[in-house]
Amino acid sequence: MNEKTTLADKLRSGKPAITGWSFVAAPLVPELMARSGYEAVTVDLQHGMHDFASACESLPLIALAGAHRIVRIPVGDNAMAGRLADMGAECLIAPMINSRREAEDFARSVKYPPQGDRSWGPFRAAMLSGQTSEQYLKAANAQTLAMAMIETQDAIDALDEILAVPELDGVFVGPSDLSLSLSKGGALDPNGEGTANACGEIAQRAIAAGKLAGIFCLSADKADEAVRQGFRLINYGLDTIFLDHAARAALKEVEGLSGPD
Ligand code: 3PY
Ligand code: MG
Repeated sequence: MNEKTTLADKLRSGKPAITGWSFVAAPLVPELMARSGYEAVTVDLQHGMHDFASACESLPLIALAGAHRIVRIPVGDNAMAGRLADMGAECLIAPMINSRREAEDFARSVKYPPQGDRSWGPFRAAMLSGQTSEQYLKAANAQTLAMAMIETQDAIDALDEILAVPELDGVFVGPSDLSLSLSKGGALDPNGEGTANACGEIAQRAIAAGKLAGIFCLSADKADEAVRQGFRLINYGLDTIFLDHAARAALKEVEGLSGPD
C-alpha cells in the first residue's frame, strides 16, 4: 500500500481524525475497528492488554484495512517507542510526560538524527508505508508523530517547557488522570467542567506553540466539545466498552424468551 496522505499531513491540515482505541490483545479486534471505518486505530500498551507481539501483528492488519496506526507505549518506555515506530506505528503516544526532559527523551527516540537518536531498522515501517528505505528515511521525521500525554498538574506546570521541545509534534490529553491529579486524588471526573476547562486551556496553549493537540473522549458530546476546543486527534470508542455494550444489548433483545413448556 502506498500511503498518499499521512496521518501527520491530515492532522496538520487542521482536519480532525477520529481514532478507535484497542485494549484487547487479539489483532482481529483492532482490524475490525479499522474495517468499521475508523480513520485510525490506537493500540494501547499502557492500560490495554497489548504487548509488543500483539502490536506487531495488529499494525499491518490496521494498515491493510486502510486506517492509520497509532500506539500508546507503557510509561517511560522510549525503547518501545522506537521499536513500534520500526513496526509501522505512525504516531507514538507517551503517557505521563511531566517535564521537558521526559518530553525530549521520548520525542528524540522516534526521530532520526539530527532531530533525535532513533536507531536505523524500519524494515516493516517502510514496507507498510509503501516506501523504499531511502524514501522512508527522508520522510520519517515528518511522518512519524511523537505526542506527549499531558495528564497531571506537574505537566500543566511544565507545559511551556514541554511545548518548547522542537522534536515533539504534539500533546495528547488524558482527562481521567488529569482529573485525579487536579483534585489531588479526590475525584475521578474526566467529563467534569473543571477538567474540560483545563483540557481547553492545554489545547489553546499547544496550538499557540504550533503543536498538534489530541484527547481521549468518553462520549460523543465530549468529542464534539474537543473539536471546538481545537483538538484534532480525537479518540472516541474503546473495544472493551463496545463489546460490553453490544453483549448487554443483545441479551436484552432475547430477555424473557422461553421455550415450549
Ligand atoms: C486518561 O484519561 O488518563 C487516559 O490516559 C486515557 O486513556
Ligand atoms: Mg491516563
